[in-house]
Amino acid sequence: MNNKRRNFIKKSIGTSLLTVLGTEVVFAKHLPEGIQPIILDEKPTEAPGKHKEMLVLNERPWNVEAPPHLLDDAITPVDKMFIRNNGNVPEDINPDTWTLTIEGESAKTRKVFTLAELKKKFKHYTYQIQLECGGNGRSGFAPQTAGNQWKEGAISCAEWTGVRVKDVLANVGIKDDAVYVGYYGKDRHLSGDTTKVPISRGVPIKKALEDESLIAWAVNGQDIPVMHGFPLRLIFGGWAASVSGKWVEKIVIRNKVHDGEKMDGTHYRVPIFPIEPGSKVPDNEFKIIESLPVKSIITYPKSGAIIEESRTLELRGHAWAGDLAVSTLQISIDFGATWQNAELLAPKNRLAWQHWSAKVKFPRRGYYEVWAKATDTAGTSQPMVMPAWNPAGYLNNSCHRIAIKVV
Ligand SMILES: Nc1nc2c(c(=O)[nH]1)N[C@H]1C(S)=C(S)[C@@H](COP(=O)(O)O)O[C@H]1N2
Ligand SMILES: [Mo]
Repeated sequence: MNNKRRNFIKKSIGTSLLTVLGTEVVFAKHLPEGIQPIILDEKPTEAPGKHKEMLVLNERPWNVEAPPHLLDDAITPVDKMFIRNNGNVPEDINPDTWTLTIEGESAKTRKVFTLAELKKKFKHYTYQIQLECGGNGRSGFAPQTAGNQWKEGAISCAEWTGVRVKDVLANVGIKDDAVYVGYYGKDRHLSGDTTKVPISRGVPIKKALEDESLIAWAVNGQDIPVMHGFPLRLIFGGWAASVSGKWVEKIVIRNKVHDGEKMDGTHYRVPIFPIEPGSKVPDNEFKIIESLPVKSIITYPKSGAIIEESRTLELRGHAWAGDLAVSTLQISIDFGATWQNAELLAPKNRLAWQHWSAKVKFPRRGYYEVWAKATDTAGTSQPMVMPAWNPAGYLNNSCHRIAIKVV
């Protein structure tokens, strides 16, 4: 429901209209002035094409995340994929006339491909790839930082199909001085100013030339939904997903670090040194976020689950580690005093999340928390409490916790 409609209903309560969700509010005249039916607070908004339980953080632009239990699938279905838009979704997209231009100082030529040409000229690849917003977990930082207050659910791992960035760039020709690749998408700035773009980021050439780096037109075997970049998007797994440009119409091969929108300031950059929470950082003491840190999520059961004493609880979830893989996943039911190893599967391919499962027994009735902690192949683990505070609230990879009541 949009805000207008909600306000309309709010105003109507206590006057004359007394239906909510298509049914009569029987004792509406007893509702005190200024109090509205709580059902309207519980389900304020649904995002188009998304599962009913997805959490809408913002409608303008669309920013939507999954509650952890909705991420239980091995491969994330599109209706459970988070949405992170910086601008307005492009309108009137015509895949038949869509083109992708490759140019830039370090491109040997300039080429323009239609979708049909891309699909015909280059070999197709499908990979399951995790995409996580760099701001996922931002709501955990104190003091709070500006930006969408993501909880745990700005992560997805779907199967993307397309052509390799490296095959397309090789066809155009890459000069020896190439250091970076940047993208431009067709989405528009929120202000309506057509001279501005909402975002134009990129990756070092080395990342662009990896096997799993794709120019994709399909997800889970179907056209990419409009919200996720139809008809063409970049996929650079394991990095802040802001580098995976949606509605991509131009790729530039750069002889310097790409200087597009949101490559500077506090955008997707973190301090080089640890800083005191809340403090300011000089511009030259930031670095661009690249591979994301090790992380995990508990997708079953849902936090707050009630189970019977004597029952064995089967937990499950996923773990991922940026460019690396996860080597162990541990579970604690005693606030981190002791840990047990979960069973951890290998990823489907590089840069796909890994599934884990564990069986736990609780010693007696009461309140418990299950904590999950992953360790990557370099030996780095998730922090138990919080990682370093940074001005825009990126990289919160602290352990996911769920509540369990044993009765
Ligand atoms: N053109 C364009 N590409 C974009 C964005 C955007 O706003 N415009 N958002 C980026 C960010 S910040 C993220 S986290 C991912 C989100 O991808 P998704 O919405 O498909 O989950 O897309 C990235 N690519
Ligand atoms: Mo993002």
